[in-house]
Formats: sequence, C-alpha cells, structure tokens
Amino acid sequence: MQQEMKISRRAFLAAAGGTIVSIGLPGSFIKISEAKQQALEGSTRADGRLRLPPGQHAVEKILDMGGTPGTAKRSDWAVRIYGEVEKPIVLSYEELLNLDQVDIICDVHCVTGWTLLNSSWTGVRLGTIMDQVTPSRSGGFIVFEAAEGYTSNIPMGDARQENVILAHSFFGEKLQRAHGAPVRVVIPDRYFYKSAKWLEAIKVTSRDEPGYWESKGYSNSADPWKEERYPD
Ligand SMILES: Nc1nc2c(c(=O)[nH]1)N[C@H]1C(S)=C(S)[C@@H](COP(=O)(O)O)O[C@H]1N2
Ligand SMILES: [Mo]
Repeated sequence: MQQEMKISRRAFLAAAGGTIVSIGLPGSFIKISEAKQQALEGSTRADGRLRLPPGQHAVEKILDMGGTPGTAKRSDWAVRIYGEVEKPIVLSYEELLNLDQVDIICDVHCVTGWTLLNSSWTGVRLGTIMDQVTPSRSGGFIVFEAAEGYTSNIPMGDARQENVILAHSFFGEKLQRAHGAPVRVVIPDRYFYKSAKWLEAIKVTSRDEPGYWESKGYSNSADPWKEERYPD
C-alpha cells in the first residue's frame, strides 16, 4: 500500500495542469501497463461503480505543464462565499484550517481520458462551508470562481456529497502551486474540470451558470460513468 501511494504521489506531482487553462493534455502522460489496465477494468468500487469509468486509462506519470496564477502566499489567500445565502462570509486560510478537517482517498478522472488512482487529499467539506452560509431555498447551484477567470459549476446536491472538499493538502503535504495552491476544489466523481484550482470565490445561485469548459461545449453534468464528456 505504501509503495502504491508513493507511486501515485509522484505521478500526481508531475500531473499536467496546463499553462493557465488546460483540459488535460492527451499524449503527455505515461499509461500503466496493459496487464494492469485490464485487471483494473474488471474491478468495482465499494459503491458498485467501475473502478475505471468507461473510456478511461490509468496513468503512472503526467508531465507537469506548470501554470501558477492567483495568490502565492497562503496568508494572503481568502475565499468569498456569496450569492443566494443568508450569511455571506470571507474565509481566510487560517479560518479554513480551523473548520472540521477531512481526509479523502479517491481517483480523479480527466475528460481527456486519463485517470489517477488513489490520490489522498485533506481539506474541508464543501457541505461544512454551506452550513456556515446557509444557502437560501432558491440557491440550487454553485459556481466556483478561480484565478484568471476560470469557473466551474455544480448543482447543490453534488456540493453536499461527502467526498467533495476544498483541499489544501495532498498526501499530507501542502498542495503545490501548479495543482491549485493555496486551495482547490476536489470533486472526485465528476470529470476533473469541475475541480477548480486556485479557488477565489464560491457563488450560490438560483440559475445554473455554465463554467469555463462547460460553456465551450463540455458536458455540464460531467459524470464519468455515463461518459458525459460532451453534450448529447
Ligand atoms: N483554475 C483552473 N482549474 C482547473 C483547470 C484550469 O485550467 N484552471 N483545469 C482543470 C482540469 S481539466 C483538470 S484535469 C485538473 C488538473 O489538475 P492538476 O493540474 O492538479 O492535475 O484541474 C482542473 N481545474
Ligand atoms: Mo481535465
């Protein structure tokens, strides 16, 4: 297990993010062996879903394409939660660390077809943060606003899933800049473009607003098990 974690961590730290905005770079990663891939294709998760969603290929290594917009200093970072909520707040990095912390281990799936297994993240459940602001009854959707205009959107129901977090650490170490530090969103069960890096604000809204990739033709619902890569 320890060995597996080590490999995954190295793979992730070298993971492609793209310069400023990238959907994931096909061809820039190293796939796992065909034998390992085939073994994975037969296996299922505890919740019954396939370990590898259809059309995905697990990777060992992805080239780091860099890109580090936003606030570099953790002490300068804050996230604003606003919109259709009873109590809008601004949370500093320190305040985020003082909320209930959770560790999750999950697989992440990029819409271009790579999957990274067994990634470990620490942060705060988005549900915990929603409890602090109390969304109004009309606030059925969430928009994540990140550095340099990147956005992504999810329904409130997804935001309340237990494995949806704002992450500040990866395998017990502070998140790297290229992967969204100081704080990024992690939504394991949607294609990874929903998981905004360099998070700056969270807007609660009554009307769904397509994010950066969603408005460029990628699926709004982004369910890897239904292969919702593009709209029907
Ligand atoms: N702000 C921002 N967040 C982003 C992106 C981006 O370009 N900008 N790319 C998304 C996509 S398509 C993927 S696959 C993951 C990549 O995360 P990683 O660089 O940590 O591997 O970040 C997502 N979040
Ligand atoms: Mo991606």
